[in-house]
Amino acid sequence: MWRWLLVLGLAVGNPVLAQDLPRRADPVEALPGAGRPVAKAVFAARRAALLAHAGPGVAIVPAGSRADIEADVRQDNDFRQDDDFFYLTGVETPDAWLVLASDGSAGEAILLLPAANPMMQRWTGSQLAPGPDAAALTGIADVRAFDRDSLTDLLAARLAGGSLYTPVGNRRTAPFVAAVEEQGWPTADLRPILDSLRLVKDDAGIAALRAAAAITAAGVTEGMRTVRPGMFEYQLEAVVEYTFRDLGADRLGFPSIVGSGPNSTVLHYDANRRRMTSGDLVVVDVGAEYAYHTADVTRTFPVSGRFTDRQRALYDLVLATQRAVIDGVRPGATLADLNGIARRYLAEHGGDLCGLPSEQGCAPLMIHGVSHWLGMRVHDVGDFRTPLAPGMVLTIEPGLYLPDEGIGIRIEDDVLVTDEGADVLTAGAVKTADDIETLMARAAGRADTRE
Ligand SMILES: [Mn+2]
Repeated sequence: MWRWLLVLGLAVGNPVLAQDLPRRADPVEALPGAGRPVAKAVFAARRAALLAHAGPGVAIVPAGSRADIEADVRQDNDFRQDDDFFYLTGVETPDAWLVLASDGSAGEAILLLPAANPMMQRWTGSQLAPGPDAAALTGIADVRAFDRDSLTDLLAARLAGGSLYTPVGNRRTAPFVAAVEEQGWPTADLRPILDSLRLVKDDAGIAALRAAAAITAAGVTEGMRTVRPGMFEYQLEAVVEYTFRDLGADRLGFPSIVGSGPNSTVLHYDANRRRMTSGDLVVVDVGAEYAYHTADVTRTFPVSGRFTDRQRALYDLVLATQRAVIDGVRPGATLADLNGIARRYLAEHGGDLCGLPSEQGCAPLMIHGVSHWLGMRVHDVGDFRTPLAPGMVLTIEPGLYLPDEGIGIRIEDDVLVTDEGADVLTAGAVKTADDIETLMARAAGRADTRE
């Protein structure tokens, strides 16, 4: 199926690059989760960077816990690791702990894993228990069995004179923070250090985002090919999400937004239940997650395959605005600068298109910000006032919303900041009005010959 996607991609718009799609590989049996081999050097470098930023003391980073299938109303036992723990270990074992200790010069890493539980493994699969295999698979030489007392003892042994660093807000660390404070030792927040590290992506983070972006672009483009008047929004959602999983995505980065007609003007509409009709625009705002990184792409296209003149005029304005903002992406610029570019462009080029006083153009109809950080989370960590620097990844997503006409238009791409400017990671998703119409006409022609 994806070979077909690539061939068509070459014909229209920007191709989804084959080298950006993840290579298919068999999972490592002993590793829980996706079972991708841990890139040991990558995670060791991240731990070293964290230790270099923290003062003497001990940092503890807990893993996530499994959801309670009944209490949390999950439909399956899908476990997603805590972002910070994964960022520093690449390990998907629940209820583990990472301990990073530093005496000011040398640092050490200790991985605490829950003891093997053969009965649990019968229910939820491989677990990665303490032992030599775990050390070999994770690249952390010191792997021990976790229990609460052993962690408490470890902290007492390593803290001497330093601070206990924890990601504040993570409730799993609360008992240990309380115990340490009871002893009169200082505690500190690991969050600002972790967030600033995660804000600037390393090569592995960028590779994961490229894969998520390529998959998401392919899914959105497949949606354009498939949509027809009379389809329900959830059927279009299904095509997009099918393509994500088919291309190797681990899960969704966030619930898919598929809003047609009046729903296109509702920013976070995700009920996706309306029957689409000819004349509607549909906003598809989706993200595949790959290796704990998510893309975030929006395309807006006509359900019939043809924009009306009015829809096209508004669409072209949003697209031109997006281009102006992407041109403004460079080291040193801020998200506030990018918002300013979008609002100025919509004001100066909107004319009377939006029926507002001419000095406003269409600017007041963009009711959200134009950018947010992107990474392990769709709205990723990091101070939004930080000036752009190479390695940061952000979305560029201008939009216009005219509820009275049932027209909402948003165009969103994911952009990597480079030394010179911007690298658009999601260029594989067809975008100009002409390219969208051409793609949809070809797909409709092929469907007709099948019927
Ligand atoms: Mn977004």
